[in-house]
Order: sequence, then structure tokens, then C-alpha cells
Amino acid sequence: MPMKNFRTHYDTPHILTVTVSRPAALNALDNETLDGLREIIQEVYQNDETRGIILTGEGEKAFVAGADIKELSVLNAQEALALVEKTHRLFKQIEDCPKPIIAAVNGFALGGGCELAMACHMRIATENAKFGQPEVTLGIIPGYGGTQRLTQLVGRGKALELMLTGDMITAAEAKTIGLVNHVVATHADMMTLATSMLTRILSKGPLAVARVIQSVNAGYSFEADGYSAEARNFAALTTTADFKEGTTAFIEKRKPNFTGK
Ligand code: CO8
Repeated sequence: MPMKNFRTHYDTPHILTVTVSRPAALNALDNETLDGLREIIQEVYQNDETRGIILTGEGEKAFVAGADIKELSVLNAQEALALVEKTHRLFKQIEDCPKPIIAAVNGFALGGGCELAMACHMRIATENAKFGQPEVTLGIIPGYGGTQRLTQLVGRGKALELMLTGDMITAAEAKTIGLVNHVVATHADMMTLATSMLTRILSKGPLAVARVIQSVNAGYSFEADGYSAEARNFAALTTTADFKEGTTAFIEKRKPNFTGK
């Protein structure tokens, strides 16, 4: 399935590797890329050839460096709310996919990129990978489910620390707090481990695999209100001067001066 901003291929039968490929923007998720990912995930649900998925980013530098900040910087509140809600649905489809999806994190997984990795069922990272939710630096908050999924994965205290400071952490730290399952030395090791884990899972009963995913996710359905709070708060912040300042400062490659307005 050829698609702009993606490469998809089978290295091993039934295991589809999906590579987000926008290297000039460190694989940031613009609208077109999110639309492409939606089509790929729909195809994954329908295609019997695909039984497991590895999701990764192009190159050695970035998995996904977040939402596309240039695109984000000009959104009004209504557009932001619509985009957040649409992407919540897409990431929920990834999370609820009955076929196992492993994020192979080969570099920066920041903002929406960290959120995308967290929507996958498991995460394997290379040593050079970096994780973070730096949205506060832009005057906004995580908007693609991060306030909920990061808290579920690492607990409230550590999640708040990461989201309030916007600090990046190494793959080793991410493993210590439970954000990633495994850390390996090289890109090749990462793909080998992801493939061998999926191969083991695919040798089990596919109906049982699907029901494990469904049962685990059902335990988190009470957090639906958290997702809508995230969407409303994200949209409200796009009306502030701090949002304009934060995103403009990134584009102009300077430090932001926030005024709390
Ligand atoms: N969006 C757009 N372009 C980006 C992004 C991004 N997220 N990240 C990097 N790029 C671009 C840079 O602008 C640069 O382009 P150019 O060469 O044209 O100037 C190119 O990629 C290379 O980046 P750098 O030169 O900055 O590379 P460095 O090695 O110096 O730094 C970093 C790498 C640290 C990863 C740095 O690029 C960075 O801080 N990127 C932004 C990370 C970030 O803040 N991510 C969070 C974004 S907000 C978000 O994800 C919110 C999710 C919810 C959205 C809801 C929408 C409604």
C-alpha cells in the first residue's frame, strides 16, 4: 500500500513494518501523515495477511518528534478541538487493534510521538532514543492522549514530573519507569527483537491474543472523561498569547517569554 510519508513492507511473513517517513521534519505528524496512518490502520484491521505490526520512524534520529508545530501554530480553538478528537479516535483504534502493535523507537519520541508510541501495545527502544512530553514549553499540553496514557504507564507522580517540566529522558530512564519494555543497542537489534516478540505472540491463539488486548483496555475505559478534559483544555490553550509565543519561539529557534495570558 504505497502512501506519502510512509513506507510499509513485510520482512517476515504476516509482520508488517510501518515506517513514518518525513525525515526533514523529524517525522512530525502533520494532518496528511495522520490521515495516512488512519488508512494504514484501517487496512491492518481488514487485511488477513497482516497479523502483527512494527511501527517505527525513518532514520536513526527520530521516531516521531511530535505534532507538526508549524501546522499547529496557526490552529484556532475549534480546529484544535476537532484535530485532537479525531486523533484520539485514531490512537484508540491503534490501542484497540486486535493484532499486536510494537512501537520500535529509534530516536526522539516527543509530544505526539511519545503519545503514538504509548498507544501501541509495547515499546522497544534503541539506546539513543529520547522520550518526553515537551508541550508546556510551547504553552500547550499533550493532546493525543498523553495525559492519560503516560499516567497509566508510569504512575501519576512521574507522569506529572515529565509533563510539567517538559524534560526529555533517555531510553534507559524510560525503561526504569516502565515507559518502554526493552532497550537494545542498535537499530538492527531493535527490529530483530520486535520481530521475535511478534513471532512468539503470533504462535499463540489469535483469538486469545485479541481478547487479552480487549480485556486489558476495558479496564481503562473509565478514563474516557480524562480524554475529553485533555481535548477541551488543549483547545482552550490555543486561544492564549502563551500558545502563540511558545510555538512562534520554536519556529524562530529562540526561548519563549511566557506572560500567563
Ligand atoms: N514539528 C515540525 N517540525 C519539526 C518538529 C515538529 N514537532 N520537530 C523538529 N522539526 C523540524 C525542525 O523545525 C527542523 O526543521 P528546519 O531544518 O526546517 O529548521 C528539523 O525538523 C530538524 O530539527 P532541529 O533542527 O530542531 O533538530 P535538533 O537536532 O536541533 O533538535 C529536537 C531535535 C530536540 C527534537 C527539536 O527538533 C525539537 O525540540 N523538536 C520539537 C519537539 C516538540 O516540541 N514536540 C512536541 C510538539 S507539540 C505536540 O506534539 C502536541 C501533540 C498534540 C497536538 C494536538 C493538535 C491539535
